[in-house]
Amino acid sequence: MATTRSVDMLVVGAGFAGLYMVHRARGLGLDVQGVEAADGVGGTWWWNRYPGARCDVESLEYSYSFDDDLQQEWDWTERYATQPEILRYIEHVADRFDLRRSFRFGTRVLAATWSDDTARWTVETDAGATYEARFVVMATGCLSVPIDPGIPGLDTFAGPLLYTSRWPHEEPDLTGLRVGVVGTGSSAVQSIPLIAERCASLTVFQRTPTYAVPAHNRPLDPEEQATVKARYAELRAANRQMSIGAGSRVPRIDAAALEVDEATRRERYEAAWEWGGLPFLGAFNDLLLDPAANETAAEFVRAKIREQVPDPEVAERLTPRQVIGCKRLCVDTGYYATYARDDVRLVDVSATPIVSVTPTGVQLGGDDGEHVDLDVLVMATGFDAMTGALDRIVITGRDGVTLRDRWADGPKTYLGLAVHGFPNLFTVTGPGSPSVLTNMVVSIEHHVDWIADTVALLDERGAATIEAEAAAQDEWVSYVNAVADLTLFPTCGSWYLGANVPGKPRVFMPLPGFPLYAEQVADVVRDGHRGFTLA
Ligand code: FAD
Ligand code: N01
Repeated sequence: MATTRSVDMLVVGAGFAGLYMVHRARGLGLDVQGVEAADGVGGTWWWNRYPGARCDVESLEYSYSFDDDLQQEWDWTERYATQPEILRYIEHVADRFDLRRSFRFGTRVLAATWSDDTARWTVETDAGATYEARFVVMATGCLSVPIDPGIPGLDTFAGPLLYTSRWPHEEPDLTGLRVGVVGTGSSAVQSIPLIAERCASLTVFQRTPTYAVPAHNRPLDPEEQATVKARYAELRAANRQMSIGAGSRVPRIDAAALEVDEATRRERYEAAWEWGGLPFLGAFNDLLLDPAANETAAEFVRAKIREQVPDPEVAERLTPRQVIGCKRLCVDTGYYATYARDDVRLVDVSATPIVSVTPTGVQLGGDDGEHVDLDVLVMATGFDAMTGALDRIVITGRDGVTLRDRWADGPKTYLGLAVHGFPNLFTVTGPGSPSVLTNMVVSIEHHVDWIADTVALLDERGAATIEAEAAAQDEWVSYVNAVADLTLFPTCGSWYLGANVPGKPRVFMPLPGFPLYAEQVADVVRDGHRGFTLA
């Protein structure tokens, strides 16, 4: 039955962002309602259950910092926790702060419409329930909408068609089956080694080779965990001073790659390789700024790939040529080693493209037009990142203008938090903020705290609405573009640029550098919310 409920704040999403937002809103005494399409909490970690799924920011750092008791009482078992463990952690947080009762699960928000007359949003869902809300917070996730890979015939495949991003809750039995995986991004790099172990044969369809550095995952030493916990506040503060909001414990030198001699450079890369994971790109301070510096790191990793893959032809096919770090760096546990198996085959679909999927497999183009027979097809093909979830909700602001239209040429926000013409609507880790270039829990807590503090301030001042000003937004968008242009990020067709979605405008969406950004946001606040109109 259709119902309408009036609330102070409507939060869309029950991942790290939505849960913390509900917690903060409750603390302000607001009547807050959450809506989540999934049947439970966890967001990313509820949906992405593929074998091998785990975080690539160390768990001691990829976790909430807002409550000291919470961070003291939770014990991580591995350096990089698996998806089930991260989901257990998020469920623990939901229970501990009694957050589930504020959510309606299994419900998708379809539309949100602003009324100037009532200064409220009307939010419609697919369950018939409608909400009238003073504030709407889009905690809808940067990587929550899988792309449709657009391969002809995909829906005719007769066997199981699995998406890493929508992996079934009941683990599929791959024993004795011929499996194909499309894609070689992070989800593929994590899942391929485990899928290969479980099935009869595996064919990987690779369009662009990826760079992967070793994770060196291991059980967490209780002493290390205790040491971190004894000084957790210091670690969190130090991480907020890191460009990516993580990794302050990593030994580093602040030098440019080409400033040092070759032996020192090599030594430094070896040390970063031994440490493992994403900090590799911080081995020198100019790797994402100077193409020649970047090439030294890329060449180091290419050599490592050749060392790990015994067949030189396969190694060559696996060797990326683009700028390292331009697409998100992958973190490897057994990925390259998997290609030494006799039952694993790598098909380069940039040379012989996938023409179609048939009921029994994948039809390749090229001279021999081979048909690869498969029982199971896995799509590790990625997401309509950063704007995908917002784009799928019809968000109508002042004067009947939709966000979709407003963003037709690319997303435009002020600080990644608000959009001109859409009062009292906030985007957590929105485009134009560091978001996906950081440890996302750091960015999420930063945004949620800002939103909560801003709402409290409006009430203190007796203001009904807050809206980003057009000029401030334009200036911010130009600034974000200018920063991106100083880096090597725009040099390849990444999802950061929207290049993986046909027809999506090519705009570099995140803003590199958390500490400066946080300082800029604080400065806006100190300046009386410069660039916002409070009415
Ligand atoms: P999400 O967790 O994506 O949650 C958003 C929720 O909103 C989803 O549950 C979705 O169902 C819901 N939603 C969206 N639209 C609607 C709608 N219209 N109606 C109702 N509900 C809606 N980041 C890191 O920093 N470190 C990592 O190690 C890391 N690992 C990752 C591994 C994987 C496999 C993936 C896919 C991403 C990873 N990320 C990582 C990024 C990750 O998305 C974030 O770290 C974080 O989990 C995002 O939390 P969130 O709450 O902002 O969004
Ligand atoms: O997606 P991706 P993902 N035919 O977009 C290929 C986070 N994450 O899910 O590069 C053939 O990176 C595509 O090829 P190409 C992390 O932020 C983190 O793996 O476009 N191939 C690419 O190889 C990550 O960056 C972890 O040429 C097609 C792959 O599919 C983000 O989520 C784990 C194709 C997609 O790679 C997304 O990662 C998982 C087609 N039609 C995710 N369409 C951690 O490790 C696409 N591809 C923490």
